[in-house]
Amino acid sequence: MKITDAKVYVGGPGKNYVTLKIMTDEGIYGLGDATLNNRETLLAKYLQDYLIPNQIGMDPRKSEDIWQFFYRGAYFRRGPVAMAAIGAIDMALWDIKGKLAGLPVYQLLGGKSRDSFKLYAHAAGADLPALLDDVARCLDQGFRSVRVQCGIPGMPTASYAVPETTDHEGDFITDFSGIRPKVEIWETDKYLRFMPGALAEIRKTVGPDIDILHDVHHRLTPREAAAFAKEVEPVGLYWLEDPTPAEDQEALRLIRQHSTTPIAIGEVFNSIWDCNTLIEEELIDFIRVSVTYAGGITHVRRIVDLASLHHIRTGFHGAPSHSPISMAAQAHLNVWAPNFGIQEYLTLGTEACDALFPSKHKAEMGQMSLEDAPGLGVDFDEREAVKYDYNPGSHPVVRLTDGTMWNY
Ligand code: KDG
Ligand code: MG
Repeated sequence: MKITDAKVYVGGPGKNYVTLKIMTDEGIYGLGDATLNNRETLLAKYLQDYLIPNQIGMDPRKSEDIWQFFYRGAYFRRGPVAMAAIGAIDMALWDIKGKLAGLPVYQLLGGKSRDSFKLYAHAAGADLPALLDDVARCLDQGFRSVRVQCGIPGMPTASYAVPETTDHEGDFITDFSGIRPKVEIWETDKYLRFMPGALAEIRKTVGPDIDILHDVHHRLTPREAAAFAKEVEPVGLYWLEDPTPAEDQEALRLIRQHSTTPIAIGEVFNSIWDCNTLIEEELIDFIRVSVTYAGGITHVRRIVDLASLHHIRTGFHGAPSHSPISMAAQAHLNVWAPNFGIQEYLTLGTEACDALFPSKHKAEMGQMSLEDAPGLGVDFDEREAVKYDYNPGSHPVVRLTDGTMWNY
């Protein structure tokens, strides 16, 4: 069996999804997702110019050897672009493998450990009353786990992932007005004074049975994060996410020494080498890698296995950057993983997205379940794809009030 060709498509409803389709001489094709938020054209170019020409003629069933070829075979390894490209190829090869075997991918991983799995939704508000309304909306939709992000009183602009004003909705991660980013102003002191009380208020409102998650988005120093994690212990958070910049594995040690608040990190990690210390020293509680940025099913499975030895559960990244293809790849891992925790959920479900990526997988009442189709169980409609073009956008950048650049 041989790979005969591969194509890359960029575009989608409200997102620049990067979709890879690998064709074989037996007529079976596989699909992968290489979407890297706001750097999408780089992935298309990297795949088209470097990886696809190398793949032609390879046996698609050798997914391990092909993974090693693109990882070890590259002198300059890792990084989000390279790993998302390898991730897309790997997903497509598992899709092909499943279709060849006539089995859903989770069966090739070891079968189901659960029939469906828990999802968490996003709630955000420009102020606390608006956030509480948004939490109520998520609970009405059946979610029992909600990530809460709130505007900070007196902060000159919106803080991470919240609207500027109470009459706006949305996720506020990518601004599609162009490549030059909007500037957000961040003031740590105001955040630290406000957020613990806000989280306590949310707990009081929703009661003890709802999982509350909160994303600090890399904004605190290790000492500030340790103090914050300790202060919010009575809230009983499901997790505190990205308390410090993710490249500093040592930072998590200080937080751990001071607090028992569960810590989640890893959405920007690209390989096991970004989190092996965190896992082996049991400094975190949830690993947030995604199958796209962390090299596909083959590599993420290794991270999940290492984590399972150390009581660390999964909480894969599922921001709108991911297409239903990588969400499905994660779903197959989620029904299998003995150490599954929770899944972030933001993509499937809109009519336009379902038309582009037809699938019978179901997400309802805060749970997701998989249809038993061979492979990943998601298709890609090329006639729909022609409706969409690449749309340049940017994440905001963050500065302190004196102008100093800070972490987005
Ligand atoms: O592109 C950046 C987003 O993926 C990120 O801001 C989302 O932090 C995020 C989350 O937890 O979903
Ligand atoms: Mg996050």
